[in-house]
Amino acid sequence: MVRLVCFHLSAVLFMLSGLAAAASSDKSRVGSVQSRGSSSCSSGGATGLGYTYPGCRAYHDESFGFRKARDFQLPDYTSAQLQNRTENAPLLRYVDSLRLHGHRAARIDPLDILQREEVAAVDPTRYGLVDEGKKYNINGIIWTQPLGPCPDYGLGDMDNSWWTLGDITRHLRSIYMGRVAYEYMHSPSKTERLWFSHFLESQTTNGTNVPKKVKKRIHSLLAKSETLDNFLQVKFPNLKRYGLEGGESMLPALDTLFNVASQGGIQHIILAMPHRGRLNLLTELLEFSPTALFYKIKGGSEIPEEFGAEGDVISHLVASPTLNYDGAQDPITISLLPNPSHLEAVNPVALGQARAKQFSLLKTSRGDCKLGDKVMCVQLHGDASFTGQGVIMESLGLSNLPHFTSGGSVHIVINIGYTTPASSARSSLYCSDIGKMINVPIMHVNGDHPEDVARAVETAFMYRDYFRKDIIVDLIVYRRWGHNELDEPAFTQPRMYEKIRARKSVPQLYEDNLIIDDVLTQEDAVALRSTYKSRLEDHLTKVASYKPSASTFEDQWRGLVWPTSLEATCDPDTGVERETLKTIARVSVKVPDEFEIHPRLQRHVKHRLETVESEQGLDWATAEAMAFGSLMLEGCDVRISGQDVGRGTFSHRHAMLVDQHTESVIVPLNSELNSEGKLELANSSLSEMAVMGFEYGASWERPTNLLPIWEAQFGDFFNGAQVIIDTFISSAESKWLKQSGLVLLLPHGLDGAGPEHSSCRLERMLQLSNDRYLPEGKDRYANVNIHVAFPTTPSQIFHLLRRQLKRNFRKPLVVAGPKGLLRLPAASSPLTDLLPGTRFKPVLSDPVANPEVAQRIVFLSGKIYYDLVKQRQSFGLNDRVAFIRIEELSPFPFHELKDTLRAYTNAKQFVWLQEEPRNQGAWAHVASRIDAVLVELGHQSGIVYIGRKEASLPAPGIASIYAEQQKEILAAVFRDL
Ligand SMILES: Cc1ncc(C[n+]2csc(CCOP(=O)(O)OP(=O)(O)O)c2C)c(N)n1
Repeated sequence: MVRLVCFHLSAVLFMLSGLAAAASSDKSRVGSVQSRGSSSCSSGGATGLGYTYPGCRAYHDESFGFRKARDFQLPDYTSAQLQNRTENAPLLRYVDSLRLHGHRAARIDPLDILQREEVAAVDPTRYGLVDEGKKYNINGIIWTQPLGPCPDYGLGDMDNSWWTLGDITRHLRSIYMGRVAYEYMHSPSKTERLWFSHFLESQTTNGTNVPKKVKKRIHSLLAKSETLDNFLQVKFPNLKRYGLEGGESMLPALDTLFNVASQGGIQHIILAMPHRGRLNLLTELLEFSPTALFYKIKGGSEIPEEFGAEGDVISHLVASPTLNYDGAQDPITISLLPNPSHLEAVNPVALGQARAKQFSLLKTSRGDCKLGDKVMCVQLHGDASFTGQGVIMESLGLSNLPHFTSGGSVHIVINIGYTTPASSARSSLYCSDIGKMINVPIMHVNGDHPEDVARAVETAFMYRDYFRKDIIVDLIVYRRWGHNELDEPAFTQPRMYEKIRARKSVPQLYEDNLIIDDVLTQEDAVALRSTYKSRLEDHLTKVASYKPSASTFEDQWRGLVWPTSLEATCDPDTGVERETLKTIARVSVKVPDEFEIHPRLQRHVKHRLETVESEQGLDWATAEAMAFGSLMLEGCDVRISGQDVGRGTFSHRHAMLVDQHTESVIVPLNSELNSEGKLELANSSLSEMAVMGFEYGASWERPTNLLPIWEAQFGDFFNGAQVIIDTFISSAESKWLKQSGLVLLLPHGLDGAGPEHSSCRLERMLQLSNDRYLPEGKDRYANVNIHVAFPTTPSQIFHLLRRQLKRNFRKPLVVAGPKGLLRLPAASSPLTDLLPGTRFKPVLSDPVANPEVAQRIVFLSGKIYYDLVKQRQSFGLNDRVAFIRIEELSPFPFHELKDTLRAYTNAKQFVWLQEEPRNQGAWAHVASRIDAVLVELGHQSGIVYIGRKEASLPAPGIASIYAEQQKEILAAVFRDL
């Protein structure tokens, strides 16, 4: 832990802008706000967003993991204020217009080439206000008193409330039309609008007179950033480094944010950012060693050789330093997440990790960690990607949901422009307008003025601290070079670049001003840059002796190992004691006497109780509940998220029951099991990418005590999250040494439901697998990047789920889940298959066929097995044909299959059967693998395909075609026997 010599930027800026009182009183007010909130938000109808909709239902809020932002209301206007607002209606309209439209006339563009409008709405004469010297009563119209404590928060009647029109105009213009512009009037919450007006209008000096120490800190960050960029440019002229030239204010912005957050009690920041300025941030604020950076630039690996990983590019490097800011009670750890090149894909991952971290703290801090405390998510964006990428909309959509919120993210858009001009890149005025979708307040700030930037960021934190909701800072800067340093921007923006090239850099301009103002001497400035440059030179010379290291199994990863290590426990016993399982099953449907479940669910309850007592015929949902409950008893939480996961897409799970009169909800496994771990049923928004990314982020944060599951409504819809699967789930281990135990439950199977309710595109999952033949059985698990299973019995899913947490390493698991098997009696399991000593079986031999007689061996996966068994029986062919189920396709069970096949001593024909079209399903994956096994066993014949022919659709939309095809492939299995 390195102690940084930092300043209370917040305290200092506040003090000098007349906000010292506001800052300190805010702390006391936070406490009072919470107590008010907690008493007022328990009533029905509150959404948890700070406002109340008539008729809004409050159900489900007692379920585990449901977290709401505190709900508080600022007081209404006093009667004197209401009267004054009526009497001075033209003034009120004028003031509100400045608040609403001031941003359009503000000085927020460093290049001053945005077409700033003549905004008629901010002209007082439009409201009949013509006499500059005339005094007006501003009580209840403008808020000039500092924010105060509860109960009136400084919003009561003012003592001295007469201002001239000229003073009013000057004051409000300096706030709303300066170098920071605000958009908050779109908020439907009166409290939020009032808070903003109050917070801003009670500032007296508007950020001027920042103390020398702070100015020097800002200058140092800017000057070092420029020095680093110049250094890299000279030493590595062909490097695409996505430098920060033109956008250097990003560094004081983040420094301020880390500082104020730390003063505000935040101990962890989960930071997601793209390429722009990443190297500058890493080396200047995040303690990333320049030696390591230069080593990487020169072609070295950031990962020690023994891991056998493939690594990533320089613009995705990471760091997690713990920083000390003077005056803060605790240090603050900044975790910069690795990210793929797919812009913005990392954001939901960061959200998930932030929430999971806060949840861990909540569990260990005995209830004193309220929503938004201690952990904050910070998301940096590029302007083009912020507007263009759909995942932003999806992630913003999650930000206030009770099972997804972590108490608000601070977003900073590094609005550096792009080769495509804004007029072609977005349909909105600002790149930040997407935030208005969920009424996020937005600040635009001129990046040429780092002190204003720091102030804006501080305001953002204050808002987030109050409301525990998202806020956006649009940091308007420019890029000195093109998209990267090898690019020529004047190809397409010659006039803009003429202007940019004539300008001094942001650090230089700031430095010149400090020298003029006697804050800094020319000599100091030169010395700072040259000292930093020599430091960089020193680091460059150290590259020759540098060796990368990895700290992979620290903190929450303690106890886990690398999958290829000799200590890896690949196949643990995942069985559970009989009585424990029975107790879990019984309580999983237990509700209090007065709680009335839907009459149709009585059957579900009865069936579960009967099967568990008879120890026969356990269905899918029962086995799943047993897996969940047993893990919970072992101290792990289980979180299952997706659309309607509480009851399950196929109305099979019913892990959450709703009283038919009160609509109150009960999760029996939570209320009745008395376990340390809990089940979070996170019914999600209708998003795939953001929700899957979110759960993936949670898997990073809580690898040992959380089973994270994302369930698709139908497997088909995972493809909206393909980016998360490609760039995180299947590849993070090799790129970043990041393991994950995330489970994807993807209902799969052709049953006549049409092209888009049939397939989880098994072929794509299998194509992502790096599975290969390995001589040692153990390595089968260790070397593969992703598990893909297609289980056909409830006991198999039970073991698969438990195995995720019982192993001492983590692997993502994709389960092609059943639909028709959920209640099929033939597909049930006896309790004995779940008892100690049992485990997941990657291959299921035929329980009926006689292995010494069967000539035709049909390999298959999934639910078609049960149709085949029925047919075989009806044809009287039980002896002649055997069905071997491959329940786990990746890693392919070479050795288990070989062992199974050895028993079939008379086998001569080998068939792979699948329902999916030939160009889909598992065929391409299994064909050569099964052949390899057959060759090893000395069989002459190879594998033959039976299934649908090649098709563009995963399944036909016309039911009769589906049925005909199904009949045909089933018949083909028994032909010529
Ligand atoms: C999803 C995605 N599409 C396209 C790209 C290629 N690409 C890399 S950087 C970039 C420009 C991004 O612009 P912006 O978000 O404004 O960030 P800037 O580079 O300007 O800082 C593009 C299109 C990408 N990395 N990811």
